[in-house]
Amino acid sequence: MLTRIDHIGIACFDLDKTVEFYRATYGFEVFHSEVNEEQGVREAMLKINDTSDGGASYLQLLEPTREDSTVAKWLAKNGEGVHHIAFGTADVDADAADIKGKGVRVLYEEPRRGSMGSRITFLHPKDCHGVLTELVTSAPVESPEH
Ligand code: CMX
Ligand code: CO
Repeated sequence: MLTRIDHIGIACFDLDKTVEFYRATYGFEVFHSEVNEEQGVREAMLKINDTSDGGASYLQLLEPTREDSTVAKWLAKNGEGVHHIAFGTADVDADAADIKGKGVRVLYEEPRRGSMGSRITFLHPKDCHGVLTELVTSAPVESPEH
């Protein structure tokens, strides 16, 4: 079951400048940043709010790391802007299978690694009224060491 907006993915040419815009304009701080070579992005997660399912909602700012990445291709065509939305679920495998059964193309056979150790997959935008849609299951929260 999809229980939150996990994040909105925003493609940008310059991650540092875009992070600074969100900090200076809205006061949002970077919660986490990483490079995901498989996805071809350098990214910053700005946490906006906690959600009632125990997760949180973020903005995901994305800068391409290579010319052949999906985000570089999208930026060349569209310029900066909203690239995708992501729904959070406790079970990305089950939700992806369920949605695939409804005739929507799921882009990955198996979920792949996303931000902060999450597991992610994508639904084809042409099957979702023009919206590239991601499904996310967050990594389990590690219990503190005793
Ligand atoms: N939102 C809406 N439509 C999109 C889109 C997007 N982000 N990206 C592509 N499209 C549309 C294009 O406009 C195009 O439509 P037209 O044929 O009408 O022009 C069509 O989809 C095909 O686009 P394309 O430019 O030829 O791109 P590809 O088919 O090579 O790739 C997609 C599209 C969705 C398969 C690819 O972007 C993908 O695999 N995305 C998932 C991975 C990803 O986006 N990773 C980065 C984020 C990582 C993260 O969130 O952690
Ligand atoms: Co994303």
